[in-house]
Amino acid sequence: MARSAIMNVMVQAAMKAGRGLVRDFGEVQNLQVSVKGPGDFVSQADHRAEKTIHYELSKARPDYGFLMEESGVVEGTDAQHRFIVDPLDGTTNFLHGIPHFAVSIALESQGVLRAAVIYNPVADELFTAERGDGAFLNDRRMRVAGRREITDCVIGCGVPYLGRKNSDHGKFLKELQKVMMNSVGVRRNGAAALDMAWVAAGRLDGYWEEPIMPWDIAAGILLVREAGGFVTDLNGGDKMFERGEVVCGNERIHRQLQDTVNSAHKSA
Ligand code: LIP
Repeated sequence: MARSAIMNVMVQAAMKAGRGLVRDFGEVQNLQVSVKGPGDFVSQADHRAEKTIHYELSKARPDYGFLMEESGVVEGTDAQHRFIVDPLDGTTNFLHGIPHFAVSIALESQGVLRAAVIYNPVADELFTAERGDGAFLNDRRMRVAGRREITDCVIGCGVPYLGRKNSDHGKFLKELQKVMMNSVGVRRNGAAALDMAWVAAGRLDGYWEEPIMPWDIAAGILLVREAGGFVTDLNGGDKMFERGEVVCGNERIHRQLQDTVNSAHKSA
């Protein structure tokens, strides 16, 4: 499949980091039995993956900036372009030996998402998209699911947990109750990037989460949109990064999911 030069660089960086994570994941599974657990080892794996990605991308685009989960903001001399990177999305899954995690890389130019790569190294599934060129899974075009009513849908979500900053557990439980009562299933898979990649691939009909970080969702936003889906913040706007929230699906399901989640906070 013909890809742009920068997409090829992003794909190679994601796959190189993914190969390292799979190797480290094998060790993590062995460490589950240790009382201390593999926390330090996983943190090192996370940082190794980010270092690999940063090296590969900055070799090809030395002037671009970065926003990365582990290293934060790395300013570039070219203020118009930045990579948004989550080197290991699904960290808790990885830590507990659950084989569901991914590398996520997005390219943003002048504030617009231009290219996206999400790579699941366990399943060897490569999700890619470039603005205006469609979305692909292992080089085969993918589209969001076509269901028209949320009552026929399986919906993904994030679930706040002990110690998660800015989480309102009570707020989420009200939202979950509404979605549970209006869908055929809710799934919490633990990796936002893969949740959005699965919406783009038609495996999940919709997904919402808050709070959520830009690096968790940047690549997924472009994938869903290029697969024919809609992605907004919970107000229906484009401030997912600023507000730390996301809701997505096909045009009808996105709207129905947004309304269902927001209905949880309307007085009876
Ligand atoms: C995770 C997300 C997940 C969210 C977790 C965490 P990480 O990203 O993928 O959806 O619920 O709180 O943010 O930390 O594994 O890169």
